[in-house]
Amino acid sequence: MLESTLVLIKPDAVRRGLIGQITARLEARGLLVRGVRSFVFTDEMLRANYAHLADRPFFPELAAYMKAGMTVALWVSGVDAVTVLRRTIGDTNARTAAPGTIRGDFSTSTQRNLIHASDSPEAALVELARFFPDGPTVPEDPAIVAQLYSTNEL
Ligand code: IDP
Ligand code: MG
Repeated sequence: MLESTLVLIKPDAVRRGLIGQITARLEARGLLVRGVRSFVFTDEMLRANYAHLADRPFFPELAAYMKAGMTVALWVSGVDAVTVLRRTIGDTNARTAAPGTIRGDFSTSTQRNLIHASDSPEAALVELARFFPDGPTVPEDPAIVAQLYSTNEL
């Protein structure tokens, strides 16, 4: 079984027309997109997803930003997918995110940083269940997995 993680393409990325470019980078990396959903964040979803930031002074602006438009959620699978995604998106502050990362290439903001990815395997399980209560749309395809990894990595 591959590891799975939740990716959110945030409203700033959607409005800037980056859904395709961001998704293409994940696909090109060999990550498997096994579910896609779009929605507008509600207050309830915000409180759940950003509970760890509720007391921060920037929370009201973060909430407004996340509710301002459409978000695209992806169910993404791969070996060590949580770590791979965190390294692929780059630092929270996009100004210090390494070039080559999604934030490092497309953003220069700490808040308008385009993309979310779960920060631990435990968080990934909770967040995937929140946004994909019915699970992924398709199972892992063993033929594709065999092209992407050697047997001793699985
Ligand atoms: P992460 O998205 O890299 O996991 P978190 O600390 O979980 O970072 O913060 C969640 C989101 O809250 C960030 O992606 C960003 O949009 C926003 N945020 C985090 N820290 C700040 C800040 O200092 N100022 C403004 N917005 C912030
Ligand atoms: Mg986070």
